[in-house]
Amino acid sequence: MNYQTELRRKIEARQARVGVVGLGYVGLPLAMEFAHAGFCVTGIDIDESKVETLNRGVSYVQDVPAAALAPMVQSGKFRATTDFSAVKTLDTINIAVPTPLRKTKDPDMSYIVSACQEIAKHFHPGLLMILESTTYPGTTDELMLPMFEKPELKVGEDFFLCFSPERVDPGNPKFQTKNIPKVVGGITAACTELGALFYSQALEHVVPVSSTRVAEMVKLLENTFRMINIGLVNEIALMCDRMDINVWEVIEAAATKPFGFMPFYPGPGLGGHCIPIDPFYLSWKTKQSGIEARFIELAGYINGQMPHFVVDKIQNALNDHCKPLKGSHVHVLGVAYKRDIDDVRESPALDIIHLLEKRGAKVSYSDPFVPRLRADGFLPHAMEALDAGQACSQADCVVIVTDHKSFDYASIVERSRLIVDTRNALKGCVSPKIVRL
Ligand code: SAJ
Repeated sequence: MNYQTELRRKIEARQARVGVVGLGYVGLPLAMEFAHAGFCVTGIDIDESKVETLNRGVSYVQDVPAAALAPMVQSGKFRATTDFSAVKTLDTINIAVPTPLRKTKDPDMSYIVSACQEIAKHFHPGLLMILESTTYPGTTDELMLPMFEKPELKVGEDFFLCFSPERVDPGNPKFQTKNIPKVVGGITAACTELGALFYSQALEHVVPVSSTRVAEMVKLLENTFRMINIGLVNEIALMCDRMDINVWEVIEAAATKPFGFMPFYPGPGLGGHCIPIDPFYLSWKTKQSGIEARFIELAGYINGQMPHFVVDKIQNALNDHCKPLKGSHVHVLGVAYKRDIDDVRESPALDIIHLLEKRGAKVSYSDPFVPRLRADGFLPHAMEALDAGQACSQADCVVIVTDHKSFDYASIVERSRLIVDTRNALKGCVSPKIVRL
């Protein structure tokens, strides 16, 4: 049997039975694109409640409306299961499981390993497997390949293995899974060819590269680029603060340069599950090759210092109003890691709340997207969101940490005694009670 020919035929006829392991903000939109393209798709997830919810045609992923999911479930084009034995019936498998960092900043590969162990139990010749989870260069060929290759199962002939970085930006109104260019690299040329052919059936633009390592490195370059430039602009903000220069005005003017410059903005720190995490996959791996990723370490340090810098700003602003931070009421506006979303993972707001309470301040918060904050290792007690208007008029100091568009900034300025603005949300508003980053 020539598995490459057979798989190519099935993919082109859209008869290949597609599997997606990991039905989160990456896996579910991908599953929908292939179901929409006419493939029969099986979603596999270890979370029973997610599987049950999806099979009812109900979506928990903001980029996949129920109106897109339900018809696929009803028509049988998509079904979800927790049972990995479905792999026996599949021709292709995309793996989109979490790749968090441990507290020691070492990559946690446990999700990828356990998914591959389950797949390996039902593995059969003719399968095309594609890892999408962000990871260090070498994961696919060093960690995954040995779990599947056997004397009688040769990669590039009996099965095919690729890496394709996920580039999903949840909630992005312009760029969604279908129209974000899709990079894909295989262990062999045959793997790359089939991976590219596969994605081209459902996505608008496919970018084949020569290997899985190139594809793994592409994603890390993209997000390390972002993290380091945010670190740079945060350091520029610290310099401008010391030299009493308005950094926001500097960036706005620099951004008029029509080439060779890309604006980034200072802020209270670096949040999210991509930018603060991905670069440390790279620095962990390069350390093993004897190369120090000094830019990543330095940017990580500077970004990590921003919450402390913000709390110092609040303390100094209160001091200028003859109020000690200790015992003062500080109200935090916005706790999500960036504007207009509800995700608080790695949010600098959590660091700021923690530091303020450590220095004896009484802290409250408002966030229209985050009704409550759970107690966790970081926040010793749960917190309920307060009404912004009322809280601002009662607080000794208000700090804008996440500049959600839905905040009524005019009312905030009117009601607050003192405001520390870490996002230039009050741009153009001149008042002695506003202190800017
Ligand atoms: N941030 C700054 N200054 C900036 C930009 C961001 O302080 O100039 C902060 C944000 O407030 C946030 C953190 O950095 O706390 C990360 O922000 P982000 O805009 O990079 O958003 P993310 O983490 O959602 O990044 C995702 C990434 N997408 C993928 O990895 C597939 C990233 O590559 C995208 O560029 C980014 O979305 C995006 O552009 O929205």
